[in-house]
Amino acid sequence: MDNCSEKKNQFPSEIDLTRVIPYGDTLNDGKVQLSFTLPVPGGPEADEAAKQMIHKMGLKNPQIVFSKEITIGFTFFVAYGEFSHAIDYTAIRVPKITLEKMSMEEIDRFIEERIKRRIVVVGASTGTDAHTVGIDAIMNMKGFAGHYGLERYRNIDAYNLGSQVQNEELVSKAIELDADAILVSQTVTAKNVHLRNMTSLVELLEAENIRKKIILIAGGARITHELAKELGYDAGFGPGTFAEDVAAFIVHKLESMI
Ligand code: B12
Repeated sequence: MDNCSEKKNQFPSEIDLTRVIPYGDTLNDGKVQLSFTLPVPGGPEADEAAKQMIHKMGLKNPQIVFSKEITIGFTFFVAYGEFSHAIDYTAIRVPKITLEKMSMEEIDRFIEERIKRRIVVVGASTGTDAHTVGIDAIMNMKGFAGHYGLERYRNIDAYNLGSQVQNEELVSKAIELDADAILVSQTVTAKNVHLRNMTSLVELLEAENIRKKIILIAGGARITHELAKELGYDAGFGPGTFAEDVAAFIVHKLESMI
């Protein structure tokens, strides 16, 4: 079955997937809800400014259902509008990782039988990013939501360097440990700080001539596989990732590199 028929089979038949518009109360009403803040004092002029802004976004019938001056000179709005353009859902193709789920035990066995040596993984939350919870969820022994982290795997040597680790330090640790994979966590994406940081790591690995021999993986709440691939990574993982998703990717990729 192709991707398009697969998608069609999962939806009620009355929905035309080639012309999808937002659903509010009834099918095809196009209703959307927005919230935003304008740097103006609260009042009727503020509401009118918000309505005009919604018009300029291409939405019809703007309605302000909530507005409040949250601090002097800044007003927060909740609004509705109607979206009239349609999207062809069947034409959408998003790069994604399509590996079968594997358990920790299966991954450890895969390493024993097919890689035939222990594997080394180094990870960190890099740059100025102080968030450790994401990388800990993947690497720490206790893991996350009942899924053990990489430190628990019998055949993986996992080194979690923590947060605010500079790319240079991460690269030199990876060289020192002869790492098979580098895991990078990026949580702060404000002003695209993550893009610069992630790109500079790729450049450093290339300068050291080790990019091709290392599996490079990024993760974080706003990281997608598509973005990671664009930036020169092997894979990207977002919310809801467990250690076994990452480990399964690493062992399959490693096997293909042997
Ligand atoms: C806890 C928290 C903090 C704690 C962090 C404590 C710690 N030790 O980590 C503290 C208080 C220190 C903190 C600080 C800041 N925070 Co904060 N923080 C959060 C909060 C509430 C939760 C994040 C979290 O722990 N999620 C739980 C983990 C498990 O989820 P996760 O990170 O997505 O990880 C999963 C996946 O993404 C993936 N994953 C993550 N990393 C990796 C890596 C790899 C390799 C792989 C495979 C997978 C993977 O797997 C994980 C498990 O499924 C969020 C808001 C929110 N509700 O999300 C804000 C938030 C992330 N923080 C934010 C901000 C702005 C900051 C500060 C800049 C605030 C400030 N002005 O000082 C500072 C950061 C300063 C800095 N230099 O980095 C913003 C980020 C906005 C943005 N996108 O840029 C958020 C979204 C809050 C907000 N709405 O504004 N923060």
